[in-house]
Amino acid sequence: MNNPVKKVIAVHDLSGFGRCSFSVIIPTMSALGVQVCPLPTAVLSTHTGGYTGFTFRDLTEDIVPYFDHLMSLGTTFHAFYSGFLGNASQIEQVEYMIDRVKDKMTVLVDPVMGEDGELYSTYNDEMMHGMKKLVANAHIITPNVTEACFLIDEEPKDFYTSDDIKRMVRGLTKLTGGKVVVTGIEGDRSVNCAFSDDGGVTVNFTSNKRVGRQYPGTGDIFASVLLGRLLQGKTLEDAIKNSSAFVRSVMEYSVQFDYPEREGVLLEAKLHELFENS
Ligand code: PXL
Repeated sequence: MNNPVKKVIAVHDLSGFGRCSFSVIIPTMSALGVQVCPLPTAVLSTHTGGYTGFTFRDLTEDIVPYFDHLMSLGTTFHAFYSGFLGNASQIEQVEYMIDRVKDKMTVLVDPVMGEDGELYSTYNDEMMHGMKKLVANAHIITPNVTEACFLIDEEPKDFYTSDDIKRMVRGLTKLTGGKVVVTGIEGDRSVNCAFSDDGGVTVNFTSNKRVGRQYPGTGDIFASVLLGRLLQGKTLEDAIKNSSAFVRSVMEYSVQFDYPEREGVLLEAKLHELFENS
């Protein structure tokens, strides 16, 4: 019998504290019955949002040899998932890898570049240019609304009408042949996602109750549940609804407790919900 566990090559950093990137991707996807094969781009003591003085070990030179070795193992990988990338060279290397795998597996690119209308301080024009090329070859992209604006060369705003969002999704479909999922679109009491899986002909929305707090790593959890659910055979709409509901549930739980937001959501206490829902 074939091994039933699907494998994902995940290209992210490892941050020791603050619950983002591999610290949340590995447990989340494992809970969905997916094997994460981590390809680390850097090792940090904490993430960069809200901490200073963190250590940062850059692994850029290891990325391609590491990937080539994985490819030489003769095993079947089912998906490739990239997220936060630290410099333009890493983006180029991910482009090389996507080129090698895009005909064989599902490629999800989370173009992690910024939030709340701002680019991360590590971002520059060269990286932005590289990220536009990366999304071109992806099968699914999951920008938040800030990242979506930057990808289509628009200024982020405080509020978006549904027509703004439809235009944005259609703009993104010109950059990628893949499915587009725009996350974190804030309404009065809701946080919404917009998506299109037909090249922008139809743009649909999903809606969830807004929790009203910002935690790092929630985008990584969202994309991990989304990809895990897609690998389980769910439709894009069901996968989006499930991942938004999970992120909301973990946030609603976390806001009850008094601890610094920079430590991220209390994922460990809520992972069981993913098992119950498998
Ligand atoms: O969750 C995105 C992310 C990943 N990795 C590092 C980060 C961030 C966001 O700030 O700093 C190191």
